[in-house]
Amino acid sequence: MQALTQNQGRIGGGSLSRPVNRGSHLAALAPLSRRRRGALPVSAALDPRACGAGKPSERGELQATHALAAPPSRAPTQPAASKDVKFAPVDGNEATARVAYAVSDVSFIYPITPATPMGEFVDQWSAEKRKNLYGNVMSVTEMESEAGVAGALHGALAAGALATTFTCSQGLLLMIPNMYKIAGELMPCVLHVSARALAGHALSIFGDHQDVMAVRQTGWTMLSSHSVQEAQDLALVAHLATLAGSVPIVHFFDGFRTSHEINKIELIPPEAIKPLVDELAPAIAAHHARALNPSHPHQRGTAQGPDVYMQSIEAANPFHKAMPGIMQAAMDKVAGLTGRRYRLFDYVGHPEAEHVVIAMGSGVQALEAAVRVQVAQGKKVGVLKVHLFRPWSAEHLLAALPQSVRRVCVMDRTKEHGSGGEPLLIDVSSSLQRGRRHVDVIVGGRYGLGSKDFTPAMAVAVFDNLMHPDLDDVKDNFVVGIVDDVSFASLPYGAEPETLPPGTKECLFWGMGSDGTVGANKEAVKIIANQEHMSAQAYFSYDAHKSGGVTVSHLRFGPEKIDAPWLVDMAHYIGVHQQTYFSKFDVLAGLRPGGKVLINAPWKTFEEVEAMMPPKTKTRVAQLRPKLYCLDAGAVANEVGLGRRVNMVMQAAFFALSGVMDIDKAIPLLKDSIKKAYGKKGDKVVNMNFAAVDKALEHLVEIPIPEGWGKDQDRVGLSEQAAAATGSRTAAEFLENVVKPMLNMEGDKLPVSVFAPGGFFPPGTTVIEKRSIAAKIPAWNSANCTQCNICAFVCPHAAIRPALAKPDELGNAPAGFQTVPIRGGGAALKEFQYRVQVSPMDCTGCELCVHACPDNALTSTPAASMLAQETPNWDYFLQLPSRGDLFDKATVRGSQFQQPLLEFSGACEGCGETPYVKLLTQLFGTRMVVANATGCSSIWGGSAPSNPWTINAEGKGPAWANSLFEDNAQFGFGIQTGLKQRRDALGAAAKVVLQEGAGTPTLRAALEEWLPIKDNGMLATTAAKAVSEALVECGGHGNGLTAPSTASGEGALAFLQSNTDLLDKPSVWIVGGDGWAYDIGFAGLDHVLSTGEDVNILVLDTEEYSNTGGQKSKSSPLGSVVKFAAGGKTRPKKELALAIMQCYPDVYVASVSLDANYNQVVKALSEAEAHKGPSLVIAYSPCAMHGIAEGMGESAKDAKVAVETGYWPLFRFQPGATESEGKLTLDSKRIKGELADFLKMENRFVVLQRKDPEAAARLADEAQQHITLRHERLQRMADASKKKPQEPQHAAHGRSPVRPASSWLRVRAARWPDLHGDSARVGEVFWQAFSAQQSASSSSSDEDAPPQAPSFMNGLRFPPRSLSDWQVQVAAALQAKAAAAAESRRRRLERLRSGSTRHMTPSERQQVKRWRRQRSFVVLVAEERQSCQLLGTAAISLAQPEALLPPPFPTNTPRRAYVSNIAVLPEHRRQGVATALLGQCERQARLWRQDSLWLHVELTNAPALQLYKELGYAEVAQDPVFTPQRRCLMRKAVEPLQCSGGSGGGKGSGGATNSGSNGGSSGNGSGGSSEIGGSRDSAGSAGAGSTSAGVYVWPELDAED
Ligand SMILES: Cc1ncc(C[n+]2csc(CCOP(=O)(O)OP(=O)(O)O)c2C)c(N)n1
Ligand code: SF4
Ligand code: SF4
Repeated sequence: MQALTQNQGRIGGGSLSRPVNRGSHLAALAPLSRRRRGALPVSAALDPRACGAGKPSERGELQATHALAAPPSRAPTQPAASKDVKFAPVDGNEATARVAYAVSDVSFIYPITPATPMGEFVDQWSAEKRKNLYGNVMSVTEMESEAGVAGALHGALAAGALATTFTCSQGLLLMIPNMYKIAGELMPCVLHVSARALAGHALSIFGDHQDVMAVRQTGWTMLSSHSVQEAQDLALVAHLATLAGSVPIVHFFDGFRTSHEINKIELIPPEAIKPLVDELAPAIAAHHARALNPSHPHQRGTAQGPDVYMQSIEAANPFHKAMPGIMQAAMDKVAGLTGRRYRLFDYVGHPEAEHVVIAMGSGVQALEAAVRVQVAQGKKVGVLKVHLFRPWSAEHLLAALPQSVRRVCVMDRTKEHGSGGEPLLIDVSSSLQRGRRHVDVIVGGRYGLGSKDFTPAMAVAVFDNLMHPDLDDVKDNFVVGIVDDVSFASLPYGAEPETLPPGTKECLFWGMGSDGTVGANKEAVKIIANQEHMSAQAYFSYDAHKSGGVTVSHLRFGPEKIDAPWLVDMAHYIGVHQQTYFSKFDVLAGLRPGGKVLINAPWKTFEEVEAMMPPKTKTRVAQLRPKLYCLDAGAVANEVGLGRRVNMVMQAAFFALSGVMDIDKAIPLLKDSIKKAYGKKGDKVVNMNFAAVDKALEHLVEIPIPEGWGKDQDRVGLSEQAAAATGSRTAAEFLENVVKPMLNMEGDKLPVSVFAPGGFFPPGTTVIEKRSIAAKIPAWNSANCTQCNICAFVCPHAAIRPALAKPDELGNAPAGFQTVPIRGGGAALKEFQYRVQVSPMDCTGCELCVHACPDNALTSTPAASMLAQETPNWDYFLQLPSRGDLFDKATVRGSQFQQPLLEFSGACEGCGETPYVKLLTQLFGTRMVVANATGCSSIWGGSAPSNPWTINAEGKGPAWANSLFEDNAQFGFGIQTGLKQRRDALGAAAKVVLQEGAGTPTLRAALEEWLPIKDNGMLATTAAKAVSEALVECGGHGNGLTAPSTASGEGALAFLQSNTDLLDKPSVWIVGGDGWAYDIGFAGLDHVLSTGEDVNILVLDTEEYSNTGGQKSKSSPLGSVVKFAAGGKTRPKKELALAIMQCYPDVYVASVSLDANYNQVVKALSEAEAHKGPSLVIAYSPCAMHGIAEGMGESAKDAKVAVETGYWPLFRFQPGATESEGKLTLDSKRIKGELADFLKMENRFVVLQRKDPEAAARLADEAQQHITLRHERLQRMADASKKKPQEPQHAAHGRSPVRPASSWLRVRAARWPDLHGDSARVGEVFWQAFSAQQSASSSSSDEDAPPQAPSFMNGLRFPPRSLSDWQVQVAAALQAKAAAAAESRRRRLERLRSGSTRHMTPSERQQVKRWRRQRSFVVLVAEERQSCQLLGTAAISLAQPEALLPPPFPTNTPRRAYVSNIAVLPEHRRQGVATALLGQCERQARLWRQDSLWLHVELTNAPALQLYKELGYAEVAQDPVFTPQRRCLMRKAVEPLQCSGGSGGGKGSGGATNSGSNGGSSGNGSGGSSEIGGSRDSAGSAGAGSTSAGVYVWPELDAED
């Protein structure tokens, strides 16, 4: 084999790489390693002049700059370095954090994957009071965002602290402004970055260099590590170099691939670093001396003009130019300590290489592996590994590049659309060009974006391309690792060469998220790696689901160091820890021939195994002839008492089978680790695990493959399982071509062409996942069920739903589709059968529904039987039509009859976030637009290809997008603004159409209706539909691009036609977690709430950053132990709701807890949506991170106790027109029990009780006080709301009714301009109605009187919480009232109609007189179809006297009942309904002895007017009360009822004279009196003077029959 050259002589031989040894005092530096080479003085690097990089003139400038330096102020405090060398398995994050902690005093942190663990480590060590090298405990503070971190970092550095931080991706981008500042001010600082992709077309938490490339211009030095070992070593180099050079350094390594790879490395003990840092005391002193300090003040951050700004920038040149030299010196220094030598550019390969690839990051190891293979084949190739990326040193690059090189390929792990080449390529190209180094060709390639695997086979392909015989055919700008069939830029690659050190064993484990497989593997790595002469490497890949997803562990063990940062694909051992995975995935894809496979399954024979093999696996078994083993780990775990936790059983079997270690040696070590892990939990737990280990081996069954089996096996396409899963619904092409392969873990094989550019994914893809992860599934017992639908309400996964079917639909139902008659709902529902249906393959088995069911109607039942029984039932259920419109969706029960448009998300079992969002979709889903902050909700809601946001049968459903974590409120605000602007243009176009008379009469009529209600979410849908249909009928009108304001009628029409998707009112929801709302996104949230814009904000408050593993947010409660608050949170939770109520009285605010109060949640969400302004709903969301003692299935119990104890208050704040008018309703009125009752239920609190009982007790006390005070405060606010005058004194004296009405009335009215056109008047009318009830209730004593306020309105909870709520209540109460009194009313009306008072009781006579005095008045507003229907019925009952509210009301207003359901009914029904309804009203008018019935027609349209004319009404005038356009009054004369024995008030006779005591004016008539006659108005204010009753005609908006 050709010997490889490492760091060829030319690198070491030049002056650049040989630092000057000046610091003789440093010679005492203790050697750490046997391999230690010559120690080099760091002090030499302190002075930029020493490195020889600066030119003489620059040295002069440097001198001037260094005049700032001062003598050291910090004396060394640590003992001499330890000489121990320790090897340990750690990951890149831990390796880095150890160094950072040792050498830094201050850190500001913020979580972002995959950098988070570095912050967690330093927080943990700080909480443990671990000392750093200076004898200090590091000060660690979590900030509200990375922008905050950077600001604080800048401040701490300015104060002279040794500060560090950790981040990546968007976090790094947020730091950019301050990065310029820190570099500009030449501060020593290290920022450790586990480099990650940026969010563009999609978010990716995985590794590449997009983030670091985005800061290469900030002036920070940039240093790249390529492995876990390097991450540690170069972290130290970075800290030394930054102090020496006073230039900040970004030290980066590949996210996940290095940050999360566990590798056995040689650790540098912190104390060994001490002497190196001590040598830098002068540099540290200089840093202190330059700090802001009043005893030697200076000013920084000035504003500079054109005269000096530029020179000031250039003044820093010597510092940056010195950095390469300083860096190399520091590398050499660390080499002296560790024996591991690094160069700015490390060359590996043939000494006379002609083909060299240049790269940076972990990918260089695959290139290096390929180089070894190819050099062994005699090829002249090599790889140049870049460590120092900034400042870019062309000299060092050229020095490191063999002179023999003819062709160069530069591999970038980033992508810059539109650039002339990726950054590394450009730097290398310009270096070669400017260094006059001739090569034949330089090409660039990309690899590894978003952690796409980069393997030696791909690296070989890169070299093959470079070595192409024809120079012209060397591909440039290529990609490797994918199939690019769009730009045809990809390189093909072949089979993996054998590159691992001899004796290395590779293993793969297929587990389910949270089943313990990953944890067990980490433990196994520790056990093995801790053996002498054994190395280990572990890497874990996860799918998108929060839990219950697939995890694949890639483990390697061997006698030599393993540097192989790519996935295992030639495994000696594969463990399949979930039986279903064997049938579902191509689990043997990574097996080497003859490898061993262990399946967690009860199978004992090959036939049983074969029966479960998908075709692909059969092929692999036939080809690879593995050794198969089965182990019923579930049974063993059960037997020893470990329940579902099978990891220990499987781990023991792994040791037995894999041969990685001698089993006799492994088992005691495994048991030792069990003792360590579970010792604290007691002997019982330890013994159970011991038993699991012992029994595992007893139950292991080898399954021999029959001789000759599988000869005819062939590869096939998709697995049968996946194909079957889609059988119940037609799979779209995208599902088939993209989603399914991704779900089958075969996404890597997909070519570019199948993806939609822009990253768009279709809705509802989770429906085909069919994960089948539940061990138990709820079975429904119809006998116990009371049909409350609470099971469906609480289910986080929409996996259980109420079914409704008509008997004739049940003919084809599967036999098990048992139903019962529906309860309640009256005639409309009486034909329906009811059932609760579970989706067994989508249920996660969380048991929330089982525990929530108040009637014990659900039982957790083993999955196997339920899958068989319920799968056909579920499929059948899906075919039944949705019947949501038969129910009021704004109720708990009714909401669950609506199709959930969020289903089968990848959230954890029992997640507390999803039920809220699912409910939102049931209330508003068909018109929802969601801006979702990054967090759990964006992961369970938007991890491709799993899209749980789905559509209804009409194809409508929520449109969902995630912008970023930090900007979600602004993003949602932008959506709202954009939609509003576009819809306003639509409104303008509609007006042009109307003005110009364009389109058809039907269109114009529809537009007339749509225009005033277009911004009312409840009303607009039906009107929009009518417009849309009418537009279609108008035919084509151009492209619709003409601006409507200037367009002709035709142009406007075309514009409307092009934008029909905007006719319905969108409901914009801004959704995110508490980390977003309380911390990083708070500024945006605050701003958006201040704008008054009609957006709805839902905060899913898990009280921590759940998505990144449970770090502290400002919502985290006092005393909770969360990450970044390892010692328990010492500050109380931020009271976001109270703060917002205080700041913005026009914001609707609610605090809700779904599990604690179902109704309140529905109410709050409905109110929030109805509120025409900003709203904020903060939702308590139990989370797996809370460590609920009884498990997530019992989270509802915790939530209830949380509310009862006052831990989580329930309230709703309805804004008023002014600050003082807001009304707070405290829904959790009383505190029951003590906070301690709640705290003991969750591990996040219990941990502290165990760890530090004193602190726990103190914090619990504080928390209790805080809660009590908060409750009192809320109570006071609620009481004050009640005391607020509900209305001003009634205007009885002709004063204008325009005066402060109750806040609700004013606000509601103010927010209805489009609905009513004349909101002030509507407000007055409501006000009148309300005050009328009040005054009437205080005066009435007649027990036989018509039901008046307050008795009548009490039932209605007036003033209403929301309009729709109120309408439904009004209607329901009216109906109930009417039904209850039907019989007596019928009799009484009979008597009344008879015209004779003879049959009347005295009280009836009185009553009739009273009615005569009263002007009856009811306002009913129909906002949606369902309430229209109710109101239609109710309106008829309004014609019944006792349903009418008493007077007074504006004196010139005719008595009127408001009715609906007439005007825009289908043609054939209008006549009939109108005749019936108005007939009732006419009878009533006659009864009241009116001479005419007035029709107040709202939203007049021609057909309706025509109809009324046909029914005898004549258009009289504009309405005297409601004067806006399109409203008119019509009148029809009616014959007043003649009573026997009286002369009666006939037509023209005017008001009746009063035969009783109630004298009064008779309006415009003089005659007519009868026994039942009476004055028309006791106030004598008949005003218009007509003896008339009025009917208000509100058009039904839905034209459906
Ligand atoms: C600028 C930026 N910093 C950090 C992150 C990493 N990150 C993503 S989600 C998240 C936490 C979300 O917590 P929260 O808002 O409470 O939502 P939850 O996950 O609890 O639902 C963090 C820190 C990010 N995506 N962007
Ligand atoms: S067990 Fe959980 S996932 Fe399954 S139906 Fe019940 S609530 Fe839904
Ligand atoms: S919020 Fe909690 S329970 Fe829900 S998905 Fe996130 S981590 Fe899991």
